[in-house]
Amino acid sequence: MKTSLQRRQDIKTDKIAQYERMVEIREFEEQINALFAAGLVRGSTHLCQGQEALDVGIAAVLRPDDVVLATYRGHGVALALGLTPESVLGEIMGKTNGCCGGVGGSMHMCDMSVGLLPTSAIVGAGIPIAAGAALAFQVQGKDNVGVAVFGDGASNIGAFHEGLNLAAIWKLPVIFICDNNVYGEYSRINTTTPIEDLHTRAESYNMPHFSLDGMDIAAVEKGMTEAVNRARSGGGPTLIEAKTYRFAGHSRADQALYRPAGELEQWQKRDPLKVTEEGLVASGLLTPEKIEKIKSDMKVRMQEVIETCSAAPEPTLASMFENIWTPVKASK
Ligand SMILES: Cc1ncc(C[n+]2csc(CCOP(=O)(O)OP(=O)(O)O)c2C)c(N)n1
Ligand SMILES: [Mg+2]
Repeated sequence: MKTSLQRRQDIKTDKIAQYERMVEIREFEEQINALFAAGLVRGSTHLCQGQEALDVGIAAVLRPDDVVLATYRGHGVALALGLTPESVLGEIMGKTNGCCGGVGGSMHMCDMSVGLLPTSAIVGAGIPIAAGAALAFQVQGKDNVGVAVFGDGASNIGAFHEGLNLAAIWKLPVIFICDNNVYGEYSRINTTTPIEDLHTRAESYNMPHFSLDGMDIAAVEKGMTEAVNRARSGGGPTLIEAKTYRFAGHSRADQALYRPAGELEQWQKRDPLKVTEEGLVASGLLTPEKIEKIKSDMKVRMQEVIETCSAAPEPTLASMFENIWTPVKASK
């Protein structure tokens, strides 16, 4: 089986491998949904269907020694960065083959071999941490970058404004990527946020900013390349707003019945998988038959992943005391 690092290299320039990774993320999330319904995933879980182009486009541009902070909706980012489906699903199912040994769960993914710092359930928390990582790179004289991926709702959080301000004044090598998927939990953006174009918030910090089409991987790669080049060459931070859409409800408890009729269907016309397929067929890299084969092979592969993770052991009770900062001493 390929390592996270090898999987990461696969999607660097290979357009078909990038598409396959997007299909992997989609199929992975479909299966998580089914496993959750079957009671095999405990707690909650937050799906990222609709955001696959963004996740893979970000990972394709970064180096494995850059660092990425993502959120509870981070399964796609984790898979895109290279984590194996076994390591992500194992974690979600609370099994020892998971990337955190099964003690983190769906919202806490980490794999430093590809630069994934622990994902967080605290809205906006990754923003100052990415700025802090960027400060470390700057102090060390390295050209690595820090990246924070967060939602539209997070741009209303204090940590967003503090993180952007500090990054701007110190010209930190950090890229802030706001995935504007139109909803924060059960609230549509127009009921919580007085502006539509969130990237303009960077004006307050004299920071370069732009929006891009988050449903189109080519647009994501282009925007990311511009921002990453600026950061690596000492030009400081960028705020990118990726316009995208959350195809599923907020979490598995949410049917998203509050969405206006037809809105989902409108966005699904620009499903990132569909947009990518059209491009690959037009350029002669894939045929409709090959696309179907990729999708059916992925379904088979994901069933193998589910079997492996279902059979993997659960962590022992004692393992809760492993990997913690201060070891707990047994009482006398
Ligand atoms: C600091 C903090 N406040 C509130 C919450 C509860 N909460 C969890 S997800 C969420 C919505 C965030 O929306 P957005 O940033 O758009 O991300 P998305 O869920 O759409 O990916 C909220 C308010 C939280 N986890 N952390
Ligand atoms: Mg959102």
